[in-house]
Amino acid sequence: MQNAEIARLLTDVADLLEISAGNPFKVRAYRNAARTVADHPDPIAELVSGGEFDITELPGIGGGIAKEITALVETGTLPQRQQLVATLPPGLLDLLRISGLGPKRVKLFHEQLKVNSVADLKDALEKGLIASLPGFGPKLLEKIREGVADTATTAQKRMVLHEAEQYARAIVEYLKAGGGIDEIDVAGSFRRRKETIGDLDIVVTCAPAKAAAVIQRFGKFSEVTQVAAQGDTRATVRLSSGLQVDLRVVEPSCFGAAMQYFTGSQAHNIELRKIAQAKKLKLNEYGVFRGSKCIAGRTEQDVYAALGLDWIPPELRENRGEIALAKAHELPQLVTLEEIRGDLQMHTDASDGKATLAEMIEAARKLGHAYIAITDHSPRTSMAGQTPAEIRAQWKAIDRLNQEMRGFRVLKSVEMDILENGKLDLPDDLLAEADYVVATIHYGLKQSERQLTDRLLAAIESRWVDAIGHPTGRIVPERPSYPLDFDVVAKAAANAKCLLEINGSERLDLPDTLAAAAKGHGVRFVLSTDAHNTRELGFMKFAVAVARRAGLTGADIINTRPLPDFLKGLRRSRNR
Ligand code: DGT
Ligand code: CA
Ligand code: CA
Ligand code: ZN
Repeated sequence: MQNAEIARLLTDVADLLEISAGNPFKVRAYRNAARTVADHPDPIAELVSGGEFDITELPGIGGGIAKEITALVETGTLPQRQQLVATLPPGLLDLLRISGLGPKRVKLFHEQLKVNSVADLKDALEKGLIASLPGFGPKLLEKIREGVADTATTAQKRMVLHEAEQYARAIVEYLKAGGGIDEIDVAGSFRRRKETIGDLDIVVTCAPAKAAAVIQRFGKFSEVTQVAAQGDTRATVRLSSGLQVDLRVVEPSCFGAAMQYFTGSQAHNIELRKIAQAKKLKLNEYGVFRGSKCIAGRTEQDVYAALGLDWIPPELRENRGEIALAKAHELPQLVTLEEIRGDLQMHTDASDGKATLAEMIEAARKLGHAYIAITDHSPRTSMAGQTPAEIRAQWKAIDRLNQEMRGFRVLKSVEMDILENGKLDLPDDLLAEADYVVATIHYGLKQSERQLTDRLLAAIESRWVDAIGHPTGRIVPERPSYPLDFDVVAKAAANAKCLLEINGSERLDLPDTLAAAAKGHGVRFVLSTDAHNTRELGFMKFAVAVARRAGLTGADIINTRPLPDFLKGLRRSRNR
């Protein structure tokens, strides 16, 4: 069981307690525990079952909740949650999953209108009962209606890649542990590294005699709530998180063909099938066939080669021109995680991060980075920002630490707000002392396209701004980009040699398509995690995934360079 799942169940308890007017301290305790678990770098379930680790040592986890988590790891259910679900209407949990609704609103519906299920809510919306509650204006009502419609059409939301990653890893490890499997891999949008995943598609090869046992075991994974379909070579299950998982078992001779077919995308596969037809070949999940003779299928390379194509990295398989490049042997050499030498955006407890400067440094060194930038917030970020004096004090501390380290450098930096009026949040003399400055927008997101574009252009004009961070402001999946004339911004950034960031947190910003467009304008990029704790330093792989989907190579990305070349590549190096 992965941390995200434990955190989700703890949050359910907090929400249900809040709705049933439980002790507010207990509500807060469960929320804090959920956050601690979600942010923890190692799998809590393994620590608990290993027996050597006392989870009450973690911040926010007392004896009572520790017992609950231990019971959850041992039995698969959280006793407190079971108890609440048994005493409250079961439909409340469905209501909490509707986007736009949290515990406060669900509690209000429950108490004032006896709305206890999605069906009740629909009814209340139709009768105008929700509109009669204070604070529920037309915009909010529309949002709730959309949320209700979503639950009806899909019965599940698309899951962010970050979260799907944890489920994929857990299921693959579980299936491997059962034995009898030759090869196993995850296909579908997950393998293409799309930002959200509709469902997981797992492909397994094994001896035909073992297929039934593998499929049986799959249906018994601890988080399975429903086995939706089960046959001789495939099964579909639904997990308690709502995620659907498809499993296909194929013979080893077809593994490449099955991986190719189930990786998609559908648009990519349709184009491949046309190429096969033009060559009088047939392409399906079992292989490439001439008449009834299989001429390729063991590996994906074989399948693509039989069609006269170079092997195409999964991230590019969206039918956006990759097939023509593969035919001409002109596919780009996509950047890899191993090429990344530094992480250029992260926060410490000096602003809104959870870990200390020393902890972030230690964790980044363990990951193999050669340099990092500490980018705590500027004053505008209320609560979290540092004053110029505090920033200078932090930089002094960084100078001292750098003197004690060999082969690793902490860059003095700041994540500086671009204010609502387009001015920068810090004076030039301070910015000039930094090693690296990333400028971002956090406020005034409702301004016009013109205003927001002008704000970014103003920051790009400053010779002390090395990069624009999370340039569109989107957060996957719920917050779209603010309005922006992106072409204008990309062209200006390319001209000024200002970098654009690809942020690997759940922002995934720039998005892949915009990064590809920016490359077309000659922009260079910086990849970062925007980590707010040590675990999130692992998000670099998601930034790399976006970069690969955008077709970027190592040469497009400045933090693939060794430190001296990285520094020389910053626009500020030309001022000195
Ligand atoms: P998702 O799950 O919505 O994030 O997206 P995918 O791409 O994982 O789609 P999914 O799970 O429906 O199917 C996995 C792959 O299987 C898909 O990318 C291509 C292949 N596939 C599924 N159905 C069809 C089909 O009807 N025709 C073709 N050519 N390929 C299909
Ligand atoms: Ca899928
Ligand atoms: Ca599927
Ligand atoms: Zn930020």
